[in-house]
Amino acid sequence: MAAASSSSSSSSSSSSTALLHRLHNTNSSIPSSTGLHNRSSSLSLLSHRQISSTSPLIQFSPKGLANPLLVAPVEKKKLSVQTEAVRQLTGFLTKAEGFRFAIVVARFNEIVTRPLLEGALDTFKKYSVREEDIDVLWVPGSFEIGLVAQKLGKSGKYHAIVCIGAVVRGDTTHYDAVANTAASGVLSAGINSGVPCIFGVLTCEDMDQALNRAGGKAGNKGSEAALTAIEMASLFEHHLKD
Ligand code: INI
Repeated sequence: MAAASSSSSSSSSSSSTALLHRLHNTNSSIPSSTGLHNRSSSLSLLSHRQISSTSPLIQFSPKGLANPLLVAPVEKKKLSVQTEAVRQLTGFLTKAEGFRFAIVVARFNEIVTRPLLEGALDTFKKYSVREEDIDVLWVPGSFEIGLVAQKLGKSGKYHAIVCIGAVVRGDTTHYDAVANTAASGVLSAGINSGVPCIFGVLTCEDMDQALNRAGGKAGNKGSEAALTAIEMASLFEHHLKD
């Protein structure tokens, strides 16, 4: 579930965030702590929207919120495949109070990573994560993120780790090495620690592209990474506890 990459669409993230908040509000009666999962007797793949008003099932796509299950008009047609007994489990994007997060942020290209960090902190605040439940760790560059994320994950102190960096091709000949190491490092950190490690590392062609994704016209990928962290923390807390 990569939160940011060079292949990210440039769909407006600010409007995405607004949409998220609207969806959040519409579902505000949904208990954030129940961990209930809906088992609809006539659930079809296209009936998510219909059941979402009465169940805690909220579908979320961190990439520009392009999830058609939420944004498309209600689809009346049923798929020919019936899935009556299939449980569909997801994390909740409701208040995240009580969750603890770490953010690992690279100092390299700080002009980009600082606004990404601010986007993440702002989103955590909007979702009621307490400041004392967030630790921010600065590392020299994106290359170093994975190791630190893994250590934090294994500490057992956090529900999810947000990893923030900016690798800009224009700046380096070893772009691919740094970008690939950052991606595989974050992936390994999550797999090895069992704690969701969210990939908020931008991999961009040039600085303009990077700044656009750090609060510019392509939104703020740090904010999206924080949302992904909340959803994953919730999914693990409610459905994937050992
Ligand atoms: N680190 C980045 O986070 N982004 C970059 O674009 C970058 N460039 O261009 O080289 C970068 N390099 C530093 C790297 O992450 C390590 O800190 C360094 O190689 C020491 O291990």
